Amino acid sequence: MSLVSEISSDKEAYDELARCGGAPLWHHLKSMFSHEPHSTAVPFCWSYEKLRPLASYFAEHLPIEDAQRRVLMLVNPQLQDPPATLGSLFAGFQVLLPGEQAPAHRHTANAFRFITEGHGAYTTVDGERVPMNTGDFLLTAGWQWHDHYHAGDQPMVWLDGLDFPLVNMLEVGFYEQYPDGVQKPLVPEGLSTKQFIHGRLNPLWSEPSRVNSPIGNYPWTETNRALEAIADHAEGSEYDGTVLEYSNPWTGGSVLPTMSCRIQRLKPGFSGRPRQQTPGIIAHVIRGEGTTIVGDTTLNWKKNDVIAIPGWQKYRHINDSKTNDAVFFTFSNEPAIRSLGFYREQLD
Ligand code: 1HN
Repeated sequence: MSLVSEISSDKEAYDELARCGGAPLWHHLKSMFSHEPHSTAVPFCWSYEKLRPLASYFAEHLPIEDAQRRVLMLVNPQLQDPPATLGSLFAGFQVLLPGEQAPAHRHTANAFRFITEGHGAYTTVDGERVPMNTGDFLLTAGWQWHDHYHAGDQPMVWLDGLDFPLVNMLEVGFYEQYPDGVQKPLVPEGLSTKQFIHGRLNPLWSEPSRVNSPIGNYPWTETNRALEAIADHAEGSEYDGTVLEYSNPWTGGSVLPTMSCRIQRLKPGFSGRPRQQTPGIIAHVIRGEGTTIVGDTTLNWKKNDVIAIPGWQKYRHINDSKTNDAVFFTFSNEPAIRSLGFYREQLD
């Protein structure tokens, strides 16, 4: 009673509340709790044709020793600082020249690579040399040591995907530089890929990893064989065409706890129905050309471009060609969203 009487106006009350470290929820309720998600990120298409000459420029002018990782970040126009491609996801193009060595390090963030161009490089992941060739999909799960070396004779370019925006949002990021720069091989080259034959025969003497797939490389030869085997038969979805998920052989689920990585084929003339879902999606065009309409934005894409579809925006894919299919490599934060119980979708 006596305490209340010392405050003589609303203004004084609000000022005093702020001085005490408080704030009135009733001023923020509408903005903090919108009816449905409104992603800060915007739909966007990054043109490979425009970025590739810049990759060449920096490959020529920026020594790998100065860069550590020569990565052109794909920054969403609305997510500049800190930079991200979508709210919880990062994508970038990395370029490595013949003979170059990117030193070993490790970080909490999970990473993967989809090889856009080139042959003959390898990444060493916790002592296993994993070869990198066009179309291959490689995993570097969180806290694994990794360095890259290019033993071939043409530049390599690959798409890096990481969940570091999520790691930083959760404030759980650790990072370490490897003491000797380069790891020594500890096991035969490509062992993890050979050992699992993609989940049909699992080695029971090894420790099952239920969090990350243990496979270092999902080679393009096998991905393409899977795509071709079903190309003329699979009905696919009316929304997304034919979608195959890279899987963890121990669980059958996503390769990483935070990200789902997939190959998606839109048959010639495919015109998808619109849908929306809470996870955001990043797609790298492997072949073909077409259009993705996201909300009011039309993204025209062609080979090697990257597009970003923010969560809960209505989208649909169209393959404009009547004769050629279109294939995407895609990744999303769907496993993180599902495991927290936040997955929703709306199919039109
Ligand atoms: C990283 O460590 C790599 O190891 C690539 O190749 C891209 C982007 C942000 C932070 C760390 C790599 C990265 C990265």
